[in-house]
Amino acid sequence: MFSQPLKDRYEENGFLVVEALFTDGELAPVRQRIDALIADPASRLAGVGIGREGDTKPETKGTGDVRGASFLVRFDPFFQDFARTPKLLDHARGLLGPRIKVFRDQALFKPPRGQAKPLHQDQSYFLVDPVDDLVTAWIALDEATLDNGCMTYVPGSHKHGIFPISPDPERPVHHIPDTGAIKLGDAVACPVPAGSVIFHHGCALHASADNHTDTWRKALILHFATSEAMSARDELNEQVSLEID
Ligand SMILES: O=C(O)CCC(=O)C(=O)O
Repeated sequence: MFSQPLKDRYEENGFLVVEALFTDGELAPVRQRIDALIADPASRLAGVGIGREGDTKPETKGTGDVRGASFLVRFDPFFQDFARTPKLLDHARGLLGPRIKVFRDQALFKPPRGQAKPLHQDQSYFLVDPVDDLVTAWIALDEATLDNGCMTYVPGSHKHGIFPISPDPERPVHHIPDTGAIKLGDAVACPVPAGSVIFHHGCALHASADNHTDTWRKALILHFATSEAMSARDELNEQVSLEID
């Protein structure tokens, strides 16, 4: 059940860890679908995108393990049903208000020995207005640990709006925030059991480290927004994953 103390924690830190929101039984069919997609990416439904582990580095573009997917919710009724799970929506509505949509969805799989995701703000990519109206639900399909690249957050970083970005010459796809003279605390690691959901504000600075293990660390990621919110990038408004309210 969502409650005001959870909202207070989210507003203070910019993220909220809800351990084991989903049971193993509830996650099993999701894992099965994801594992089938990883084993045979060609089996994906039309419109679903696949990212490879090397794609963020020019020298390895087009090679490597499946690192992620996009638009599973947008194009696959199975994931639409999952996105409508009442206890997930209860938390998203608790944080955003009564009328919400899945603005966009993706999945990040971090294969064995897979690479880090550098520090960033989701809003730097999505430019959703109003700026507080984007909440990401990061759903752990596997246990996420310090060794396999769990999420890390900079508490309070969401209170500073969208930072300007500098290009990363190594990996141009990444937006590297320039926090200037703003004093921010250290990032906090959030290891969680499978089935946990971390909700984070669209301006929360977050990252995940390299996977130092021989197993996968998979997550399904739903970016919720209020029904009325719109991106300054027109093309994104035309690709909304799921209208809910
Ligand atoms: O799953 C990860 O490693 C990174 C996810 C992320 O950056 C996000 O959910 O915005």
